[in-house]
Amino acid sequence: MIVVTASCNDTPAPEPYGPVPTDAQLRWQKMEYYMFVHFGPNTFTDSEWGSGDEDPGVFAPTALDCDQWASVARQAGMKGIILTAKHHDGFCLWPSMYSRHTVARSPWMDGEGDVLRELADACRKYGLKMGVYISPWDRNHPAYGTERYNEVFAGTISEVLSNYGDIFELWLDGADDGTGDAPSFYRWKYFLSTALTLQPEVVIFSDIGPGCRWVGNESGHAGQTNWSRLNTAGFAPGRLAPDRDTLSCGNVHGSQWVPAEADVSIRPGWFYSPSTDDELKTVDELMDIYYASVGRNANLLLNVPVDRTGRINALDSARLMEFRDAREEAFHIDYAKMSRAYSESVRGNSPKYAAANAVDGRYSTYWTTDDSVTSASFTVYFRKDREISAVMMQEYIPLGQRVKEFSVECRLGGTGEWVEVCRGTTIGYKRLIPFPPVVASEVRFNIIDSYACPVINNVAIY
Ligand code: FUL
Repeated sequence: MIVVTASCNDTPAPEPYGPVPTDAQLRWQKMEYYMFVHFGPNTFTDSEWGSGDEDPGVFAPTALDCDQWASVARQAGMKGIILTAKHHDGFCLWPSMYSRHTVARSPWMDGEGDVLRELADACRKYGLKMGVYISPWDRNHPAYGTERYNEVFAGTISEVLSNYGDIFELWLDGADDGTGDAPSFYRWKYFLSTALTLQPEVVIFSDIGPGCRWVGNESGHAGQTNWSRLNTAGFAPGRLAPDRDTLSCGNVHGSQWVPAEADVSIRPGWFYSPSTDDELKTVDELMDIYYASVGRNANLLLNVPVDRTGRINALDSARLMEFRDAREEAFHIDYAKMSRAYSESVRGNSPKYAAANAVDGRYSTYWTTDDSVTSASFTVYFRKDREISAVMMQEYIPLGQRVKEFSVECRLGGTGEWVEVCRGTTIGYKRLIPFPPVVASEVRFNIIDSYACPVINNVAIY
């Protein structure tokens, strides 16, 4: 007798769970890793927070070369560059008409230069996306702290979003020195609407989004548990932001989709200083950061400060390439990709949702289960025993973030015994977990608990 199991190719996909990313947020999330460049008068005065009283004449790079920045970023495997176009000292790296404190008053290119223009051209040439950091806190502008400053700041937003092509991210820093009540004058809604009217696709960073959120620290670590949801009502960037733990972990039942971005510098400071030439983060430290950011559902914004010549220092670029090589070494062979995968729990028993989809390397095919199932497993079978030491998992976030606990077990080659190699809480867009090497014949991914049926579009086994 032939047993025919129920199989139906038109089983409907799961409904989204909770808030979901916009198309722009999804494109942003897929960038994963990009460069932050801190550059400005502070580079030349050896400071982190300029007072705004600096003579614009200090800005005098001798060989400024945005093509070199872009070429380094590209070779390092980064997908874009975000430049500090205006830091807290107020100095604009483009000839803004809203300020007298700009490159137009510097000796660089006899005051005729525009760093944003050069960066936009270089990014286009090297296939990178460009982002812009502008600080609302402005220690130079005479109108700062008055209602009129809102027009000034909105004006600078319009300039950077009108004249340099597509900007993938607008980085609105929430910092100030904690004195005075100037930040209470900020009209955030007006800033956001100004930006989104000009470029509806721009992902706006601030402590609380709306596009992406600060991860709550400057060490490049997202929470072990990291939801891309956040409750933003009643909060504002800066002093009125949620506490740092909340920013690191998100809100499990948050009502907005505001994924985390981890910003960290390759050096102890954000700006270049010759005194930190021997204090670059090691490759091991950068790998730890990578696992704790990209590996925990956050994007990694790694700062590489440009030096006084106007180029990325050779020390920094060499370290970036070593870091790239270490990632390639760790992740170049994915044993899941060449393997068979099977689950007993498949939505509607349909091949459309089979476990094989989780090892096909494609973004939009996934393994999922019936709606009533919130705990299920699938197993990846190797053709021969493999030594492995890390796994990667992805939830298909266009349907929301669902999983609240998972584990991964390996069946050891030789004894056939099952051992748990890792266990965690959230997955989200991407989860990467290293563990001490084991030789395995099978790997079982267990979704222990989930807010709705799990939807896993990819795993990798390294
Ligand atoms: C902070 C600033 O105060 C630092 O100078 C740096 O720009 C960092 C990325 O953000 O809020």
